[in-house]
Amino acid sequence: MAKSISLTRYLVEQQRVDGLIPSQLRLLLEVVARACKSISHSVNKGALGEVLGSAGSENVQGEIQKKLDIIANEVLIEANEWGGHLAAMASEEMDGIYQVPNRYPRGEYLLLFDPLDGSSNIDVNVSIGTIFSVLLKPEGPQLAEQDFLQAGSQQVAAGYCVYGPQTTLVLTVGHGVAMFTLDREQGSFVLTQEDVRIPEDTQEFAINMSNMRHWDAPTTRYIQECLQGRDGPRGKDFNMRWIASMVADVHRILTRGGVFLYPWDKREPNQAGKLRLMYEANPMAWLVEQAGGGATNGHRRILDIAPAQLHQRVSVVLGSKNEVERVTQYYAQATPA
Ligand code: P6P
Repeated sequence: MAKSISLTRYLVEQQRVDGLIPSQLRLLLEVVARACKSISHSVNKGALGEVLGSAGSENVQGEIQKKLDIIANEVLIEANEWGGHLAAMASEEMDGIYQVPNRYPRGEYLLLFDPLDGSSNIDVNVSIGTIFSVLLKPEGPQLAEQDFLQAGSQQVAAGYCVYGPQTTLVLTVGHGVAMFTLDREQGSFVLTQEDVRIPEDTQEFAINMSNMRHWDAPTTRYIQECLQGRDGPRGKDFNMRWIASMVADVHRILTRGGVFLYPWDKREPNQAGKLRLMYEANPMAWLVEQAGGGATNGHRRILDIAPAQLHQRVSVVLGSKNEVERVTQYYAQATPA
């Protein structure tokens, strides 16, 4: 049995041996991991912990906040504000940015997160997760929301923690993707997979089929061809999954391949899509690309999109490279030159 490598040892070796991450970034990632452990503990209480149900408030997207959304947000804020590694934070659950209070030292990093993605699954005991993204604070005297508006290609770290049958932290600092499973007996995350690779082809797609009548032509064409199976133009049968928790769907794709689509649809024609660019699509797109997959908004790499607003939404097609390229080609063919 190979000696188990803890997240701490992995990060120290990435810092010391390979010089891949500065010490302040290592500290940041360890603090985020500890916060995820605490969130996992609250999630696992379920009905025993009086953490289920609605908080009776709405987030900036007008979505009803669950009690655990608020708890997870507070855990991440409280864990990260005092360490001196961050200048500010941004969250799906907060309208504006959260600057580290003056009573604490400020660092050079910006942390963005969806504290508990997939909230609609909380009360029915289906996997949910925390998604996070790390940027460098630009030089400048005053800190402002504008400092967060950087393309996903500027991220220095990204990851998520999925709270499912296992609690697993998935992380990239730009040199591949590693997975760490929480050993509850030791209370620490243990390296369980390195150099994660997504198969370039797949026979499994993930999309909310109930929205089919609202999709545009390229997405409709792609899904209909998959549904036609081996007798259709794809010449093979496809399986479908939709957990309605991006973290869980992306974790499956990182683990066995697949393609995930949340495209623009006619229900909100003025919105680019449902998912949020800065703290959902960007971190997931980087993880998927680092594992050899693709991630576009149907037209261009998600990581190349220049954000205009902190809570900006985006269409998402990500996963097995050849499938993402096919969907993106269908959009190119449908878009007038
Ligand atoms: P729908 C969860 O609310 C989320 O933001 C993602 O995690 C998930 O992929 C998507 O929305 C599910 O959306 O419309 O299928 O409920």
